[in-house]
Amino acid sequence: MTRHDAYREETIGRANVGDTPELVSYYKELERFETAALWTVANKIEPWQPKSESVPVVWRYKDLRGHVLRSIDLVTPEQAGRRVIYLNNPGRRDVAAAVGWLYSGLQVMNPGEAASAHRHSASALRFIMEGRGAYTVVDGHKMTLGANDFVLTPNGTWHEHGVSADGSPCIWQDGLDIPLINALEAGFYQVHPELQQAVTYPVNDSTRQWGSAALRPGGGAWSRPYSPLLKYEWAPTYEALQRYAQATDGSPYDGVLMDYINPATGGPVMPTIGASMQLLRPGEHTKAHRQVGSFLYQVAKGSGHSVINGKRYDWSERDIFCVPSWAFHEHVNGSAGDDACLFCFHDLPVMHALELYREEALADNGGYQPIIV
Ligand code: GTQ
Repeated sequence: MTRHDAYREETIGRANVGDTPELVSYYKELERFETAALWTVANKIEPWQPKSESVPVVWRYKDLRGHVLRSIDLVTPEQAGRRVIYLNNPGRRDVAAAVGWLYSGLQVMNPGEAASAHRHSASALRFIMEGRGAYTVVDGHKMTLGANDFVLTPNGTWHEHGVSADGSPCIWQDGLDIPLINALEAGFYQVHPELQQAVTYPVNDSTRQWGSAALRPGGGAWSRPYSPLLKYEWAPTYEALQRYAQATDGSPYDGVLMDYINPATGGPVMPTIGASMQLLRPGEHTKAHRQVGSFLYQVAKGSGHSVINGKRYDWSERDIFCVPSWAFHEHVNGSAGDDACLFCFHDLPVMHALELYREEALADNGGYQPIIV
């Protein structure tokens, strides 16, 4: 007999109904009319606090790189649409998520290859891992890409990727909100009618126009919901972190962390996905905190480890790891002589827009301490 009282709790105010033969036959009756008694599932569907189905995972680049490169010989970009090996969290296989409602994959392209242009409701980003000659075209803006560059392909924009003929095999991390968009049943997808789009602006015009941290182009009107700066290069990002590090002790929980922003608004880069780069000083060990939101990190520089819900996960350059929602996490730079940098993208813009964000620290006495933001 199926149990209906598996989620009973003793606390007053919570559902606490034991099965009886009469109730069980009542539940059977309800089923016939596509209904059920709330108290059989209430404690499950309204947990006391976020209960992530995702588990912490480190995807090690040394394990993955060879397998990713092998896909070059097995499928063409034309056959595959996108030649990508995606990160499949064991708790989220049903929705193809790397963590929470976020998707991520490693895309690989050979010199001279190009993938067809498309657009979709999902927002996307790339973080370049290795190779020379990669480029992305977004609504006629072509961007050339090098290691640790971060590029946006926002929701609704036509985009395509390729590697120039004189380049080398390129691998980058894709990050998208596909699982979220599917959960909301809001996804559309279109292939570009001509498969390739024309480059209609000077190459890298977005960084020239919007790439100054302190200056805004005169008359620079921008009304789209995403950043007009489509590419965030590594060199100015790292320089900004180093300069900031000279002026701050950083956050006890995040070290020296800077958010990539939409320069037109100061807000996140896309409506559903935000991103940051954080610098951990030599030997730095951040304090544990937890946040409502899902996080995917890529190690842009250095090596160390993170402690996620009390368990240690070692990482080095190019490894990717996730922190599920409401999981305590702390990061440790394993080097005493050099800094470490963690790129991260997350769904905090969604949590903030819906007023769902919360953050809590693990106090020294083992208690919890809300952080008001
Ligand atoms: O290039 O837009 O890894 O649509 C998965 C789905 C990349 C992309 C992925 C996509 C893309």
